[in-house]
Amino acid sequence: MMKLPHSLLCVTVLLSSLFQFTFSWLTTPPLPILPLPSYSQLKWQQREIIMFLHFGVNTFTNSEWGTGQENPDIFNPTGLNADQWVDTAVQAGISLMILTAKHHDGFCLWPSKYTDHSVIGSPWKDGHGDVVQALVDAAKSRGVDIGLYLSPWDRHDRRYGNNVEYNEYYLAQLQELLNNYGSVREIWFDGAKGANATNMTYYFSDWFGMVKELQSTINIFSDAGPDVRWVGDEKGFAGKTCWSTINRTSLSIGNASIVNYLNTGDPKGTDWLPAECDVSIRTGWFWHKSQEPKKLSQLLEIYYNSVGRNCLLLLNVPPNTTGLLSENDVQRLKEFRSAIDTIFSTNLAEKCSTKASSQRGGKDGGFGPENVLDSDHLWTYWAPSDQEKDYWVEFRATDEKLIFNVVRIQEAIGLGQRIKQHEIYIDGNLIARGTVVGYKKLHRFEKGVVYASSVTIKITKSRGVPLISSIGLHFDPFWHPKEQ
Ligand code: FUL
Repeated sequence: MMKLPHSLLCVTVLLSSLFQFTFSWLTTPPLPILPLPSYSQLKWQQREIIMFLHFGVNTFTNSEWGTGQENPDIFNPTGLNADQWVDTAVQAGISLMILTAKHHDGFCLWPSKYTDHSVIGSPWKDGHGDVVQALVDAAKSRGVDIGLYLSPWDRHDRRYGNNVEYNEYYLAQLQELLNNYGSVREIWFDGAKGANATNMTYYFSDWFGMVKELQSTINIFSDAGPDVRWVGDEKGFAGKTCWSTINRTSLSIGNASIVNYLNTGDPKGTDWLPAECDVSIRTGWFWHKSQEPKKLSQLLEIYYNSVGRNCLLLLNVPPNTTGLLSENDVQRLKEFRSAIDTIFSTNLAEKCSTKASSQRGGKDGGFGPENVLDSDHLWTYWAPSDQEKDYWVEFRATDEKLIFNVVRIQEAIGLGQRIKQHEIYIDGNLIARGTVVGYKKLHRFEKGVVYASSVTIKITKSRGVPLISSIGLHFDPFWHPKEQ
């Protein structure tokens, strides 16, 4: 055999590896459609449920809005145990907890240097306690993140009503909270304002600027964002159509006339500003002896109407006068988590054969319908071909019929929110219609369980080609539509 000179051999090896390389190029992902979420907004969206903790002097006076005249003497949660709060959150699958560091009554749950209306003046731990620190410590050791609520409306502080003095006070407290307690993942600016607030202008731009300066990965919540918007009600329900996009220039904080806009978002919106649905596990935000937690069926209804409508659920669980989450709330939360796991841990679509109208880059492009069945709910997705206008995915049962009552659809929102309208067919018959999908859309069938050999999901209107990251066919044993 003829022996090749060394240099020629090298060239041959190089050419053949280049040749192979040329043939293993992957099909590129499609261009995004703006606006896009930020890194922190994406992380926030994946949490799905956040715990809210309303705690303060109201807990001890059995009220919802304190007057500001409360004596700090009344704050004495002798058995306060933040470990119990965080353990409860962990058991409920919750990774972020937001505490009311100061509510409208002005009482501070941490020893602020700028007021004596705080834990310093209370008998709890002889005035040496710090509820914010207690939560931070308990959360840190369990890998849970924290968020804080600092009410702009303050019914106690004498500076309230004097624009410069009060804005300085508020900013000073923001600096205390955001400099001294480690990483804070969400800050809540409540839009509520009462009668003593008419002369007061909040310097939101200064506040937001300071927040971002001190905590780069934080999400700022308010009626108008800039990172998370209010959903427009306190029932925990998003609009049936709820876009993560909206025009921030049409929003202002504390403006009742925009609640419908907040509830639905805007397909033409130029800002990515997803909605958070705040609701309490009980009737009130603060703990009251006479109140009970909502029934499991009510919590599931809230879940389908918030997380299942492309939003976050911010569920309030108020500590009681002892400083613990009440046992019946803890039990209900456990049931809630276990119900969610029961419903969604089995995906019948995984047992099916899948087919799609087309796929980007053809058979080997990497964008086939099998991507909707993997565990990545963001960055692997089914993408149809740019040339096609008909978009559908089909699941066909391989042996016995599929029995289910919930369909879950998720978009690859990292590349923008796209789907405007979709339909679900069972064995060729239309069974449900929906509008937007976003991060997660849950259809719970009004007529109950269906038996199907095939399920087809059609996207009938979208901004550009739809990109679907996950689809699930699930059975919800807790759903009894006739009894509702
Ligand atoms: C409202 C407040 O007035 C309530 O007390 C509660 O804090 C709720 C989450 O926001 O605006």
